[in-house]
Amino acid sequence: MIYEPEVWRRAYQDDGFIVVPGLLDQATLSALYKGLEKIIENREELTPALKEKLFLEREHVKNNPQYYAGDLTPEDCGDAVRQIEDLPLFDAVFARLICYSPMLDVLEAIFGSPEFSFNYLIGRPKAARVGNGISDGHFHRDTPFEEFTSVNTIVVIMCLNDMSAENGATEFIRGSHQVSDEEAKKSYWRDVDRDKLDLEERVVVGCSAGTGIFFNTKTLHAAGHNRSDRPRHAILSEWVGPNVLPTSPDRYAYQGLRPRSKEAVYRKQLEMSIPTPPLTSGSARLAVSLPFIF
Ligand SMILES: O=C(O)CCC(=O)C(=O)O
Repeated sequence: MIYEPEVWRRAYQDDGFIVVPGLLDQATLSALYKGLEKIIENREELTPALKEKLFLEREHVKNNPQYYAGDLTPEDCGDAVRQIEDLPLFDAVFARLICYSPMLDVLEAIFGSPEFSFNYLIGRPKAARVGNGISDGHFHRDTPFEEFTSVNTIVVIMCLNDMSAENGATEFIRGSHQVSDEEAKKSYWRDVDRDKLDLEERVVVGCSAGTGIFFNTKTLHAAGHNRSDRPRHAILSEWVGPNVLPTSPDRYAYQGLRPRSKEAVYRKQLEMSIPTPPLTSGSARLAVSLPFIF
């Protein structure tokens, strides 16, 4: 990864998203890919509490016949996994990702402060042929789904496979984050028809495995279906700016950690929560199961 905080900051401010090639080095990319595949392949061996954190494509298709009638049935999806919540509980490789320096460098630059905090880390393994996008690939803002004291939140998509239009790439409307927080929170932004948008500003991300995509959750974005014959795995992580606090009664595992904080108490919290040298691979702990958007 090329370290260019000024370029990141400017692009984030102007466009509402940035694409950072080579965010994940080869060893990290490979360890994350193996970790995700291990969860998917050994699903039946997970503890009941961890099993509950998996959400399957067949359930999503059953819940949303309006998107798939005549195209895809729940049975077509087999055991394909759609989402894995609270990834850090499954394996130390994911817990350590909360402290991954290159990602924290970008976050610190675009938040403009070291006092940002961790919200969640989830897996989005879009299976070959039957992996599905969000809301049938419609554009949306994440802001109306979120519950925080203020709107200063960033999602990071870590691409574990190459991403292109054929496998359901993420799309953005460049500059669409430039609306008031109040406007961005309106519920009609949960699902927007393409004909209501300025598609001249549409950007379809094409990138290699290991790329990181960082976006302001006010930015209009979309994620399509994967009908290619290869998986399109990604890991998503959300972070919130200084003094942004959750207002919902639910919490994700490790939520609130501040891995770049200058305050001694947060450094101590990090060291005690995710000890170094790293936890051994395969260790898992339990936490409450939280719902996500579907
Ligand atoms: O996975 C992606 O490409 C984007 C995900 C997305 O749209 C969302 O989580 O709101």
